[in-house]
Amino acid sequence: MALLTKTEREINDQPEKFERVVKEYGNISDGMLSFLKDIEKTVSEVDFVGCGSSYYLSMGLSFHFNRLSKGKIISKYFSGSEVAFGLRNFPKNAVLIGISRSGESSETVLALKKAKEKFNVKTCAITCNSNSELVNIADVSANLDFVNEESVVMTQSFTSMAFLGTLIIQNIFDQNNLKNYMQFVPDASKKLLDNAKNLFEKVKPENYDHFVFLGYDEYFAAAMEGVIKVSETSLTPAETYQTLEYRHGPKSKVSDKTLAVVLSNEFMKSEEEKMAKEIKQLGGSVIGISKTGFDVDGNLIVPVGDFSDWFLRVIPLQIIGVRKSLKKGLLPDEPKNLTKVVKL
Ligand code: F1P
Repeated sequence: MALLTKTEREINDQPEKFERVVKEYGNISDGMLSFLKDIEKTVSEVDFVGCGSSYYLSMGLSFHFNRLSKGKIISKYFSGSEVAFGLRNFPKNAVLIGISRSGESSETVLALKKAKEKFNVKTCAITCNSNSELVNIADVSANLDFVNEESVVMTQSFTSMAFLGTLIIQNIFDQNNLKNYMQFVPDASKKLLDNAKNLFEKVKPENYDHFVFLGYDEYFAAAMEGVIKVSETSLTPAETYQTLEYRHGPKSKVSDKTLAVVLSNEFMKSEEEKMAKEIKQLGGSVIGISKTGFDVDGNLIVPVGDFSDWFLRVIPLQIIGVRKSLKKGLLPDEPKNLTKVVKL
């Protein structure tokens, strides 16, 4: 049995990290929750900002915030550079939440500084490093110091910060469901991790040279994170679209070396299934991640399709990247041209 890479170990440890997030949730989140108390009366918008994986994490959290707030408070998402270098303005009483594994990415740190100084924005941080510049700048932070990745590639840091952020959003808008959600996520992640590994022994991702991840809203953000994972670990072409957008041009690239993963939601499932079948007719292979399954090459069944499992759906995409990387003889722990933190 070959020695596991750091990235593989960190992927495998995600359910255990989620259990730890649940166990320590009270201490980790109380500062931010009291800071965000009564936001419906005092806050105009709650926005998220990050770079790289943490940008797609911000995107997913923002979609989920809008879904659960039901329009009471709007949320936007930004990459660090959009805010840091003056493309974005903020209204009065806005809150900006910086997302960063390291807490040291220059653009994210600059973004919070700029928003604070220029627009008097209130700032929070969600990070895996409480001893970081981002935490120093933010008015308040929620820190996961027990998530301590050695790999450059963000895997458990992405999903653990996404879980924490989603819990905080649920805590604000849907407190009655919080307890069930806390039980659901670690258990669902264990099953999804095992089912993905079993499925990939049959539908082997390493046999494909072109990956397409399709979904809407939070699932689109998860799919974008999948593109980053596959790109940085395996240097293989990967792309993401809203599921039905794939018809409008991008499907021209489908071949028998294409593996598509459809991260389906329960609201559009029948339409998404038609798209999946169309990709098969064009010669591609398709895996569905859904609550009720598709008639395609393989399925990963998850208990919900209401977007609350959005970050869990990144886990199979992480595994695809590593399997392809190892097959190509690459080093998933040290992706080409990448450093762990981008300092300008
Ligand atoms: C952001 C990031 C990572 C990426 C690489 C470079 O880091 O873009 O997503 O994997 O490590 O930095 P952070 O702000 O979340 O620490």
